[in-house]
Amino acid sequence: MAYEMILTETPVPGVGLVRLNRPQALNALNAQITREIFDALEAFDKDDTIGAIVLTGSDKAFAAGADIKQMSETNAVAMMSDDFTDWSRMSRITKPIIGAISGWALGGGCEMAMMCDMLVASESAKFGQPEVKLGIIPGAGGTQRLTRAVGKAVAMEVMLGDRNLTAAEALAGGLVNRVYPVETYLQEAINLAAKVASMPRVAVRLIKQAVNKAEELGLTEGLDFEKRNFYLAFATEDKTEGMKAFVEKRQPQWKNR
Ligand code: CO8
Repeated sequence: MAYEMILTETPVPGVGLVRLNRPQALNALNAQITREIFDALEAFDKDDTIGAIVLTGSDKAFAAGADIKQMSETNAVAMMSDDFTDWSRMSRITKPIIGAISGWALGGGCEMAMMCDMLVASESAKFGQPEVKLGIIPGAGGTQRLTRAVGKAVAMEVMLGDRNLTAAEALAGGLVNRVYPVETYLQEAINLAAKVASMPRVAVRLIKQAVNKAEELGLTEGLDFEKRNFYLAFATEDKTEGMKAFVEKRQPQWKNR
């Protein structure tokens, strides 16, 4: 597929990389780049050779938010019928997405980062939700996901008090998995994705589904959901192979089915 605002590649076998590439606007998310990102994620999701996806921007900016120039010309009714506001396409990606975040991750950029399954940040990463300064509020999960990640008090300060979280603060608050120097964060994210991609993919998919349910369901319903996926895993050839390989003291050969 031909893209204008993103780049895609397979840096190592099993890993798909999606890179936001709109440097003149610090990767601000307009309708086109957002559509291209979701198209590329879906293409890697359907690709049987890919086991995990890395989503990144530039060293200077993952994304400085939704495109303010585009939003300044729109209105509520247009937004409601515009698929720019429907980010559920990203929620439906079944393979793990590892965000490699450097520089600005503001507004919609922070929200898109938080929709990833794991985050690897550079030391220069800055996470913020400055929408209030534009007279609006976060619209792609910021009030919900940031609050769940770092707690109410810190989330309130980020959204109301014009405070960006540094990479170190994001790490301490549990928003990101790891922080590395800007020279290595992307490679580290690719390494993590490669490790995930080497795991049996049906089990990986079932785990991603169940962990995401933990953010939505009560404990009893969540445990029921987990148990169903657990039983489902016992229907896979990889379960047979994984346990046989353990007993035979050899490396498993995954079939991803
Ligand atoms: N939208 C459009 N253009 C942008 C944006 C943006 N969010 N951010 C930066 N740019 C552009 C600038 O206009 C500038 O372009 P130009 O050279 O043509 O004037 C270029 O990028 C470089 O930016 P700066 O010169 O401002 O760079 P600085 O290094 O001086 O500053 C900042 C960097 C601090 C990141 C600054 O650019 C800034 O404050 N940007 C806006 C940040 C912001 O407010 N983000 C939140 C936007 S609102 C939002 O995201 C709502 C999410 C809703 C999601 C809804 C989906 C359902």
